Amino acid sequence: MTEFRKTICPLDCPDSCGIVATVENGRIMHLQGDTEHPFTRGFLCRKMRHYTDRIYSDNRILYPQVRTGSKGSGEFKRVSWETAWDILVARLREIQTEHGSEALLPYSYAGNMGHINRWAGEAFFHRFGASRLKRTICSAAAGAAWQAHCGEKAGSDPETAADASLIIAWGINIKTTNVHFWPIVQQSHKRGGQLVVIDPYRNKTAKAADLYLPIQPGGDVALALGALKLILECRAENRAYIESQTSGFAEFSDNVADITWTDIETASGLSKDQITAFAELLKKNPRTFIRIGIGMTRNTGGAMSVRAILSLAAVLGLFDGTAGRGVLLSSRAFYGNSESLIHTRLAEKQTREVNMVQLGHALTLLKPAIHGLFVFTSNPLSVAPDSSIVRKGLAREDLFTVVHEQVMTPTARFADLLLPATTSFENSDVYTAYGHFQMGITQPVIPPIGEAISNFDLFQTLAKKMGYTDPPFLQSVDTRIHSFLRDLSGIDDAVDTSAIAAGTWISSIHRHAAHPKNRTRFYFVSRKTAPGTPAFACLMPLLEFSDPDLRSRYPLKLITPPAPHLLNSTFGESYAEETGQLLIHPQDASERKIVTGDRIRISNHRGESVREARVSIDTQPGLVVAEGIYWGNRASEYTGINDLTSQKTTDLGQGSTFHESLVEVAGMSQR
Ligand SMILES: Nc1nc2c(c(=O)[nH]1)N[C@H]1C(S)=C(S)[C@@H](COP(=O)(O)OP(=O)(O)OC[C@H]3O[C@@H](n4cnc5c(=O)[nH]c(N)nc54)[C@H](O)[C@@H]3O)O[C@H]1N2
Ligand SMILES: Nc1nc2c(c(=O)[nH]1)N[C@H]1C(S)=C(S)[C@@H](COP(=O)(O)OP(=O)(O)OC[C@H]3O[C@@H](n4cnc5c(=O)[nH]c(N)nc54)[C@H](O)[C@@H]3O)O[C@H]1N2
Ligand code: SF4
Ligand SMILES: [Mo]
Repeated sequence: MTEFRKTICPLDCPDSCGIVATVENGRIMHLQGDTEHPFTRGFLCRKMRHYTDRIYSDNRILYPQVRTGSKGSGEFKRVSWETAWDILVARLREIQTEHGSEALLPYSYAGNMGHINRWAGEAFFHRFGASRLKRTICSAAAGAAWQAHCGEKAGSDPETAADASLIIAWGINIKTTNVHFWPIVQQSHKRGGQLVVIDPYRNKTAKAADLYLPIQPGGDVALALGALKLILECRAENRAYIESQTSGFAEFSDNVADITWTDIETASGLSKDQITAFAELLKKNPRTFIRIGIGMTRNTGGAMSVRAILSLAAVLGLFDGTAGRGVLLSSRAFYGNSESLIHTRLAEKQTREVNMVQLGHALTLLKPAIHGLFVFTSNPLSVAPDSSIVRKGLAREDLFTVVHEQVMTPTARFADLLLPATTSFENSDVYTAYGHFQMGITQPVIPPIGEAISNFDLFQTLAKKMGYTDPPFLQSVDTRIHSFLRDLSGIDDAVDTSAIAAGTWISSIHRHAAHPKNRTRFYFVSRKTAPGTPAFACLMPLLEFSDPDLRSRYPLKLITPPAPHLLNSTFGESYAEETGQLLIHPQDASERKIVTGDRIRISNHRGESVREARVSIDTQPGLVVAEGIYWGNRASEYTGINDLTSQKTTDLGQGSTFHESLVEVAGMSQR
């Protein structure tokens, strides 16, 4: 019997696609995009089109297992769930008695974006009294920057961009990380619209741009303020918007006037002529839409970059909600993560917070020490920075590590206890999106494979085994979904949330420019920045890139953006034999006698990693680019790109700085 069942892509991607699964006799045969989903419009990217291979892959972890070999060896033996629960409960109790509850650290992120499963552990960890994980690895800097100046505003509806005559992809590789926005760019293009791409390297999107600006990493503040300076000089600012909808403009603009062109050109890496051409485009195109990437914020001045771009947008009045004008960083369409998911009230006290970006530090230096690490929906050994330190931490004999996973990731290999996780096709959930304004719920498309269980079932069962009887632990998944939906801001009051069925798409009320939240003021001078952080956008040096000692030893700047076929480290199992490439400029390559195809060693004071060189003018002199988080294998000496990246955090939000590492590169052997 053939059935068609609707579900939603669980991956951490702004597009949050609607999917139609073809199911025959309980097995998924085919996945395609839902033609009825307003943003998906029937198209799935290559990652999800082939996802059935992952669901039924030999790499799936199908049963609970305990470690038999040394830590990291990946040697395990199968045990029953009953034995697994006994071990888990006994070890957690032991940690609690011997070291106190805060010796347990949860580590999870966004392998599954479903609100229910993503946050399923929170109630349990609050009740247990574990250390709290500060989840900053992705959008913390971007979010803090937005809130500092825009408050509660939602981002602009991406569909608005179809009416724009100028679209700016600012630090976002649309053709790789936001593929469903590309048809909107094409719609604008058909009507004569232009695309500007601002990026340190000529990525796929830059290659399709009308104007590409090869900025220095972190040079966005200088570009935005340089363009702003020119706009103010010829009085092209949007006075009506500034006067009626903003505050702090006088103080901010006086400061911009004082910035010198030498500073602007040095920091941005662009000439005054290039910046003038950009400012001219802004002046000529009132219908401008700025699509800002989160990736751009991954350096120690990352929040400041967003703050400067938002200030430029406000001077142009792009937040006024008129056709073709807008700014989209994150849609902020529905406000999730509420008490109905995380149940903070179960905590007896506020326990200490550990920044997930500094997992290496937490596992090796933090006092009192972490003795239990509970990993789910994340692969920290591949995705967290400074991997050599994380690896050292995971190898500690006095650390008990539980990993709940779908496949045998590099982190899973270090588990003491390995537990099988369902894929999103095997469980229920609620998905909102950060790149558009739709949401929906899902029901299982197929039964769980092997003995896999969902995050929700894992923590509900564990809570009961620990003897916790608080009401949140007694909820069924449907009850949890409905209590969450009841509290979710963004759903129209007329919608009966208890009757939302899988496959129905609900559009957020925040998408409308007239919504009161979107009418809030823009603050050029922020009242929300931390002490010591400038209150308005201004030039600031980056910590690692401007360190003279490090620059003399490691002269190349490294950025590490996503690859089209990987989703962070997810799908790494399919590329286990690959090291990934390193893009290097011909000038830097010839100085080091490197040619395309050479196996090269990338190194710095934190560690080393091996990749294959691709010599190309797609990057700038002095900048190397490593796309994709590969897992590491024998050929790469089991290291990954994050062996090179740092645990330093951003200027606001304590976010990650994956795009700010200094490195040196050397050939290992010629082909
Ligand atoms: N295929 C695929 N899609 C993905 C992901 C994936 O791994 N693979 N990851 C998903 C996730 S979790 C996220 S958060 C998003 C991230 O997606 P994006 O927001 O697009 O972020 P990144 O791809 O990290 O960076 C985007 C671009 O910013 C550039 N960049 C780096 N530093 C700077 C800078 O200082 N200034 C400027 N102007 N540009 C800079 C990079 O070169 C890159 O081309 O994508 C999601 N989508
Ligand atoms: N160098 C560098 N590092 C980066 C980035 C970068 O651009 N450069 N990007 C950063 C960003 S933006 C992010 S968001 C992080 C992402 O970091 P993570 O959220 O850890 O992302 P993934 O690598 O996709 O790993 C998710 C894991 O969760 C598993 N999983 C999926 N669904 C479930 C489930 O329902 N239950 C359980 N138990 N497991 C599940 C998957 O199999 C996968 O192994 O990485 C960061 N790391
Ligand atoms: S990864 Fe993104 S583009 Fe691909 S199917 Fe999922 S939501 Fe859509
Ligand atoms: Mo992310």
